[in-house]
Amino acid sequence: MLIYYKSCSATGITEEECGKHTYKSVRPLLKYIHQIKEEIENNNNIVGSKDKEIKQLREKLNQRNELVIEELRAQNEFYRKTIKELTRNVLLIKEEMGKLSSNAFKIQDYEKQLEKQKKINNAKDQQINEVKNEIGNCAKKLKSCKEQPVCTDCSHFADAPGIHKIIPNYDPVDVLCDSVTAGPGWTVIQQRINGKEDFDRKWVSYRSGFGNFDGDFFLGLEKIHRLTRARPHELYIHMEGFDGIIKYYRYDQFAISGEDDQYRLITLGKGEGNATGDFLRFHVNEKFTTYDRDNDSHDFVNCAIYHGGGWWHKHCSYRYELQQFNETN
Ligand SMILES: [Ca+2]
Repeated sequence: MLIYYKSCSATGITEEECGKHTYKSVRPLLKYIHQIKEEIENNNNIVGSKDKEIKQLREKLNQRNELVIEELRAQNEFYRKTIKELTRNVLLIKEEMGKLSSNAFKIQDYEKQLEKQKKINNAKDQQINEVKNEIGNCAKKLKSCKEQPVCTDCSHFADAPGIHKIIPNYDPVDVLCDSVTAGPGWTVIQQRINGKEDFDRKWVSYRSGFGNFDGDFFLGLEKIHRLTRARPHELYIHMEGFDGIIKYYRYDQFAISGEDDQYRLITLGKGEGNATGDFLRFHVNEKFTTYDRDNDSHDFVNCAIYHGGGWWHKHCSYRYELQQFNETN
């Protein structure tokens, strides 16, 4: 006996065909299987959707990777160029450092020279300061000198006759000032009041002067020359005899030359007085003569020896004021 089993399905027809047999017992199973099949289909759909999403993400990722790679390439190129530039700069720096190194010795030499020059400059600055100080001191002295009146002759001591120091030109000279004999401010170049001084002297003695201001003296040819050269001078000759009679003669211009011209009597100017005759004028333009230096005009005689005293002798016959002091002078 053959039995044909006709399978049953969950469809309505099968249900009708198989309802009489086992359909009732397998029906839930068939439903469950059907649900499983639907779920599997749904899951397959979901998987397909996920695969599609994964594919899209992969494409995005690939695109992103390509961008990153491109950016990295660009950066790599930039760094490569930068490294190349830096390398070139390093070479240049090395080259410059080499030059600097070679110049370092020169710089050291320059620094040594500069240090030496600084010392020289400091020394010069010190010298300049010393000179400035000296100039300042000189300026103070000059100002002090300007503020002090320079007494060039006895006129500055008209109210205080006596011994004073005057500066006729540049060297000071001690002189005896007289404001009684002929008025104020006269300089005494010769004085004979007691006969104690010997006037029969050598040339050097007449040149330098001799005697004392409180007695007989001669101021000296060199000083008289400096006085009369510095400014115009008058000459006043005052003579008082042992009988008390006073004679005088006054000349308005008196000057003698220097030693190189033997202290020649250059001029007397105009003269006037109560003495007998203008005896001194005879001697104008004569050189000074002493017993050891004959400058007079006498061809055979030294008048200083003849008369016993220095003078501007022309001949030996005229009286003068430097011969030996006796009761006839
Ligand atoms: Ca002579």
